[in-house]
Amino acid sequence: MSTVGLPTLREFDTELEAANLRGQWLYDEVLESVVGGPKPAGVPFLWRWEEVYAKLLRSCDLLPESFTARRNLSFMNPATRGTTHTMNMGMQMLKPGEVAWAHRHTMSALRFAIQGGPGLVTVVDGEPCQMEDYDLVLTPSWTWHDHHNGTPENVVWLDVLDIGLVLGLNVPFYESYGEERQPERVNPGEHLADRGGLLRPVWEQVKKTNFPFRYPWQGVERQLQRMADVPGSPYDGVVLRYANPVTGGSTMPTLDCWAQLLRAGQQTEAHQHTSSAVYFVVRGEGITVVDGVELEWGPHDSFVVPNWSKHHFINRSTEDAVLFSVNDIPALQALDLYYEKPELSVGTSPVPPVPANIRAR
Ligand code: 1HN
Repeated sequence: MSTVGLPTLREFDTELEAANLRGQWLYDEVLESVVGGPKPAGVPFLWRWEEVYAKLLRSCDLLPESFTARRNLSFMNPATRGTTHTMNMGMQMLKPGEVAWAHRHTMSALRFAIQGGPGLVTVVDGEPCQMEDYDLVLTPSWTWHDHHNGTPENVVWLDVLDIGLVLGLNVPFYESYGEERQPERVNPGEHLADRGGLLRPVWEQVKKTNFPFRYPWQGVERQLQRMADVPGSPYDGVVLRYANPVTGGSTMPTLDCWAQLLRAGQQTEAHQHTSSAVYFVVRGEGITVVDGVELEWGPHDSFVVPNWSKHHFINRSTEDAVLFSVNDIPALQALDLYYEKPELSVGTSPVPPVPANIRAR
């Protein structure tokens, strides 16, 4: 066949581009580059508590007292748009008496108190949720939330939102309530949080999602100590999920929250997964090695493990370390895109056997 008079393939690519078309052959390079998996989105990075705290104090001087915006500093990964490509982690500060005004958005979010107290409250869909140190409060997708500092001190908490994911799917919605505070529920018998508890109203429909849940730290600590001597995960140590009490599954549909105990002297095995994770150090000191980068952490530091990066944890100290983390595993699992290498470690081990069933008959 004669090719005389035909355009070159390059010229044809240009011709196609002008017609808003693109030959599949142009994706060849992309496909070749992901043999063995994706390049991690973002780089391993750590934000020091002292530095973030100092910047929060400065933002107190510069962002006015009454505000519809938040005095939140987001941790920006140097190599992607958020902390990870799916999530933003940041810290927020309120001075005594301040209120962060009521609003709602389709981003699912959570608050983890760092310097709180009985007077620090996030109202979620009319239900006040106290934020004492290390308590977790959920503000699921499209729930109204405003934060009140009723303590005599500055307060600080961690915010985590699934921003990158929601923007990537192009489903952001936002609404301001238009006043400082949303109304609070008057009748305690109507609290939605109780609709997800151990005792529920028989006459009502079953509520499935978007609960204004609070997970007091005391319960997490107690459970971590009860399980401190079980082998746990070879990759993450003794690691507990903040379960949704209704489904038994992930904390929220897109985000899972974990509390993790790394025993003194413990070193975990290295692995990688398609999910990304953001970490906050509750206590202790250690190192997380991420794709060869050593993130050396101490109390209240925050760090990020980008997706598909190979990582392990080391606690060389003589004290236990406790990490709080948030990941996007549920979003990936929902799409059947959650993978781990070298093996699946989430939800795979058998539960402990019943003692009476162990004896050989
Ligand atoms: C937001 O609404 C809060 O409600 C905190 O406290 C941080 C970061 C980005 C977008 C919205 C809050 C946020 C945020």
